Amino acid sequence: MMDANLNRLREGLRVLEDLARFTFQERALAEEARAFRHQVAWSREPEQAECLVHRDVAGDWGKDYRSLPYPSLKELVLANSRRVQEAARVLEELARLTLPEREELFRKVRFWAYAAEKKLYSLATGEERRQRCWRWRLYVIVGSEHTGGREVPAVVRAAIAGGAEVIQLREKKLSTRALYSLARQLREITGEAGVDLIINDRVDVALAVGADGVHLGSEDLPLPEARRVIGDKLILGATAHSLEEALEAQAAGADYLGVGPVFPTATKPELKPGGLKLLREVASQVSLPVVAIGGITAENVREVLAQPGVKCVAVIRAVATAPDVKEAAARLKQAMEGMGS
Ligand code: 3NM
Repeated sequence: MMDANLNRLREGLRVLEDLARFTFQERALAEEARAFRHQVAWSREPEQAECLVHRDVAGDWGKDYRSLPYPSLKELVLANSRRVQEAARVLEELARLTLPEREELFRKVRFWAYAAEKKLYSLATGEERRQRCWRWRLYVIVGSEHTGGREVPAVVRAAIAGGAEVIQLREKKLSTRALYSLARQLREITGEAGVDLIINDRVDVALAVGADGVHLGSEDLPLPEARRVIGDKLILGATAHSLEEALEAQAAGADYLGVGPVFPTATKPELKPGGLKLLREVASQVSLPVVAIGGITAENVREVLAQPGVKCVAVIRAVATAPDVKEAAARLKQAMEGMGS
């Protein structure tokens, strides 16, 4: 029993250590796990030998137990945190019986694992969110100035029904209270549909409504400050109008980049289009997902997605102002088929 639980404890600690080290780059946590792993190792010769003498792998029916597959990184974190906690508890109890001088160490490991579970779980949640940006294809931006007089929630529902995987709420003129209230409605709609919700400009509103992320431009809160406020919890998107801005945003901690305008756009006529060349340049030099924006329609979307590294397009007019929003989103999505992989 001691041998099995020491193995379990060391193995669980090693998984947590490597998650902290390789996946989350959490040096302090990784080093704590490593230190505990060394302390609990049954390295002293007489004890090691005694354990090994009693080990009976062939006779242990537990070797046939299989755990369920993990649907996500979060489950991997939870399973291994609990593996450590449970093994530490068993060893603590056994130590009380036979090795009282080891009891305190196992108790410490157990309490460390409770705290590590919380930290790694929160990192895994953020990491999974950020990973979702890579799967986005159609990013629809909605705001009351561009809905052809329709209600924003209705437009969002239709865009989702047509295949949008991410919705950005972009309101420049609403009061904070009105924006909050609208964002809450969209959180409900997107949450039910399993679609990501990004709030333009407003870190506070994104956090308040539990959005998936916030999108910032050059006039908004600087990216490093925004990251400090949102921590690892939310996706941080940034606009880049040049390669320099893209590299800067990447270095400052953005999770994805909105790059454009690709084509001239009536939505932001003051901006000079960077064309497909800008997209190509940025996509080849950054390691973040690139979301092409500006003047994109079902007619030109295939040219956009023909640029290596570009998988996702963001649109306002092509969907939100169309007479039939659902049909417009579906038509765009259909035009994207087979491209951008
Ligand atoms: N930002 P449409 S272009 C909101 O390049 C926005 O920063 C841009 O709208 C940028 O799909 C743009 O109607 C407008 O062209 C996108």
